[in-house]
Amino acid sequence: MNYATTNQQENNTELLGTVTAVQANFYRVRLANGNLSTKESSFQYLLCTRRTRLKKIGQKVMVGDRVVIEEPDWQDARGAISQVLPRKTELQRPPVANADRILLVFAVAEPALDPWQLSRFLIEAESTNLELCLCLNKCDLITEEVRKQWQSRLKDWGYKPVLISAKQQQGIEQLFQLLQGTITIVAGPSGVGKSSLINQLIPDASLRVGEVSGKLQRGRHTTRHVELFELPGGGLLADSPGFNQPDLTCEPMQLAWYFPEARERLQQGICQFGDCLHRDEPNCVVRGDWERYEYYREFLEKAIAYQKNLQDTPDEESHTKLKVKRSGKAQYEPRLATKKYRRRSRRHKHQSLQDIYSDRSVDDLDEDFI
Ligand SMILES: Nc1nc2c(ncn2[C@@H]2O[C@H](COP(=O)(O)OP(=O)(O)O)[C@@H](O)[C@H]2O)c(=O)[nH]1
Ligand SMILES: [Mg+2]
Ligand SMILES: [Zn+2]
Repeated sequence: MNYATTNQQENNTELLGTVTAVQANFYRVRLANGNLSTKESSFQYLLCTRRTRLKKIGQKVMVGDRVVIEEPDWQDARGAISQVLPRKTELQRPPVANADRILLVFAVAEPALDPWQLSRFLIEAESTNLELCLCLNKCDLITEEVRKQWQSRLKDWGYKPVLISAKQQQGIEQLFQLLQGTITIVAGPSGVGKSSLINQLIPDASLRVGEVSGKLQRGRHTTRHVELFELPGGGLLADSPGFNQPDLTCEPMQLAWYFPEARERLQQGICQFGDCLHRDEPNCVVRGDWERYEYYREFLEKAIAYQKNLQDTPDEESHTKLKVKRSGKAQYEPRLATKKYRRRSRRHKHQSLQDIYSDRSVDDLDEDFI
């Protein structure tokens, strides 16, 4: 093969891949199987930078993005992302592009299954408009009878949960089939067995089980780190700490659509008022005796309060933050410049993505990385 033909071929075949991790200005890209020739096949991943042109046009690169890679350096497994293909879906919390579904994991015991907390997570998951799969773990801890009770109760809510035991490896195969070839975000409170489940599905993931990071529990650091793990046989899983604290930030008018019970009623009938919030309005088709109606009312008040708070917040807020002094007096102070302009420490600059991911302590990293 002469040099000219090789060039020709390289121009014709675009090198495509999927971003599986983002750290600082580096992107780890899983190469699509289809475009690997023999020369390249020893690499599954390239560590990439983003072309300046993309930065200039403000094109962000997210985990899950399908990208075109230029100038691959097969020696060092490096490359440059030159293009981001149009996204099928885009989530902000956690930041993932092209996700197909949310796998919401709860435990039936240890911790006890709390219908209210489960509903909060379900609403958050429903509001993404992604496909939703509810998975109940730790089924080894309850009797067949209690299992049936939950199944029937959740059926009335509009859900058909997959019952599993990560510990006893029950129901895993069924999940495995479902997740094949898709991008799935694993969500749920801590302690329910998400890491145990991912380890069952992906033995290479080696996630630490039973670990609860203090930071993870509390807001700030929770949304930043997302890594996609590859399922043997195809498909990607994101372990999503960012989903741990659902807020009711949705439009009050939308909320009913996130309850399958209410949704069904709205599809079958029409409320008298077009802007019905399904509280005390006459001729409302949603109000009624379904188990979670009280949750609906409670969450609605929260969603209304959230929206009102947004409207009342002065514009100034975006540049300042309310700081409560030791004396108890509250005062606005300038916010730190946005992350983009904040200087990175030297340690951060020099630590490469590979180093960072070679140990699995991603949870402990500073949010400045992303
Ligand atoms: N009995 C039982 N315990 C489980 C099961 N899955 C996980 N666990 C335990 O639950 C605890 C939390 O698990 P982990 O995977 O860290 O939960 P995560 O916080 O959701 O990632 C650990 O002690 C696990 O051993 C299960 O199916 N049955
Ligand atoms: Mg975990
Ligand atoms: Zn109504």
